[in-house]
Amino acid sequence: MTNYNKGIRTVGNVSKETMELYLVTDSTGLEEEVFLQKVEAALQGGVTILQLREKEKSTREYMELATKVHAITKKYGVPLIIDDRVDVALAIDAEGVHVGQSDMPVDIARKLMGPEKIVGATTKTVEQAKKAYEKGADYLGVGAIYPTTTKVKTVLTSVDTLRDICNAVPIPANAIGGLNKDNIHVLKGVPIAGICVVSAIMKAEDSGVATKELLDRWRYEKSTDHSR
Ligand code: TZP
Ligand code: MG
Repeated sequence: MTNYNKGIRTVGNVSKETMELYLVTDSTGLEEEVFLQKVEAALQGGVTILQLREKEKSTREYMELATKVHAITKKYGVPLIIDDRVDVALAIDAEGVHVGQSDMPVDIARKLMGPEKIVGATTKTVEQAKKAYEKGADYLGVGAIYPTTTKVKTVLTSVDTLRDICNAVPIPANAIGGLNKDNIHVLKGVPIAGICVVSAIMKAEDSGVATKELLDRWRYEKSTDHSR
């Protein structure tokens, strides 16, 4: 399998550096061609890991779209994570899968995906985070930090809980939920590996520009964070 970590040692199968800017896609209301253009623009703009998240598609449609997205992510050396569906991830040989608290349990996802693929998990408490790590998760998504307009069943997670989670497990944890370039400063001083966004990039007029601006701002926040 391609090593996406560029020689950096990791606890699991994904490095902190790879988690820097995590795009979760949303194709709702977009023509496929426009969606794929946005994905490519985001990759050009500097997204470091990408999750394909589809809730309405049939298995066949999910696989077909995933195959197209994978062809693009491979060009940029960026790992593709499939939301929820271990079968789709395995079928298209994606780099990983992401499971939520109501999806397949992490240990079963790990068993099916094998030791080398990336398994990510959504966690909202320290207890869930420790369990996900012990069961074989490589990274955690934590949130929602802010209310989100993206169609998702979620409750808010405080920045303090996010910090506690980061300190409780050795694997990278990312913040998600309502994040954009103008509010990520609240994450200063929290030892997250990176940020995850949907709308800040997918709903932007120019996804490439939005990605660059978000990445620049995030790097600025990190460079002025004296706890790092
Ligand atoms: N999990 C928690 S919040 C969220 C997910 C998938 C959606 C985040 O979307 P946005 O548009 O970045 O608020
Ligand atoms: Mg899910």
